[in-house]
Amino acid sequence: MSGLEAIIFDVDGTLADTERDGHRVAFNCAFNDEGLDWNWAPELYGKLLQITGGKERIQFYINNYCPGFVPSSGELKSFVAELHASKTHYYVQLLKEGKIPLRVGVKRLIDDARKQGVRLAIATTTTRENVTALLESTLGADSLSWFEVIAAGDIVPLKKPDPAIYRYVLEQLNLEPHVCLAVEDSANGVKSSLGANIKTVVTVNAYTENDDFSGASLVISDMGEEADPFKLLDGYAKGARCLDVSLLQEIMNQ
Ligand code: XBP
Ligand code: MG
Repeated sequence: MSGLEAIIFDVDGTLADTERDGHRVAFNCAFNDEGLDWNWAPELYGKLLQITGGKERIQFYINNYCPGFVPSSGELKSFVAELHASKTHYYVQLLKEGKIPLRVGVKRLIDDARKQGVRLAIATTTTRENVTALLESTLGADSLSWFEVIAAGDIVPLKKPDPAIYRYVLEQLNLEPHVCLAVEDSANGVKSSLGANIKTVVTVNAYTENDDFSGASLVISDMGEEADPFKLLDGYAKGARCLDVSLLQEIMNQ
């Protein structure tokens, strides 16, 4: 039997529904500023989400949808990096305007973990800047200090589904995988956390509900609240109505 010592959260799609009305909108603003006629509609964006990382996603789009594209200035790699920096600027603005709330039950679970002395960490593909803006705009300026490790973006050479980001978090926490639990929302995220041998709970969203979550311990609609329980999609939730430390502890012991 292992005690739960840390919860490692993914960010995009897990803490908040950031993709369709956040990242996607910001990409399109950056494209527009650059005079590009690219427009990532919600459905196309769903396909592009298979590629994790904003810079990697832009590069994939150019390779597959814009053959022969030549940037207006400089090399392609630096052009993509600048375009992505502009996208980050727009995305942070959206967060600062309070446009993206946390998903159901996220604050409750974080509060529960803090009360019970469970350590918190983040493993995400997005940039540190974006994580900071999301946490500050939803949980307040202090909340950054609640997370012992915030592993983000290019801190590791390979993004999810590679397990590098989760391995990095384990190293920083100085914990073995069997005392940690990951919360993810996508197949790429689950491959990454399971690749680091961390048991994983999935809260799905509209972009990921049909993903393959093989190996996940529990798949639910969202973290739920007592008054607004989650829907159980796969696994055994012991009759729980919401994802809390006690349910995570049960999962650790399965
Ligand atoms: C999130 C992503 C990110 C965001 C964009 O994946 O794929 O690329 O869409 O972020 P995960 P950046 O939730 O698995 O971490 O543009 O900042 O890269
Ligand atoms: Mg995610």
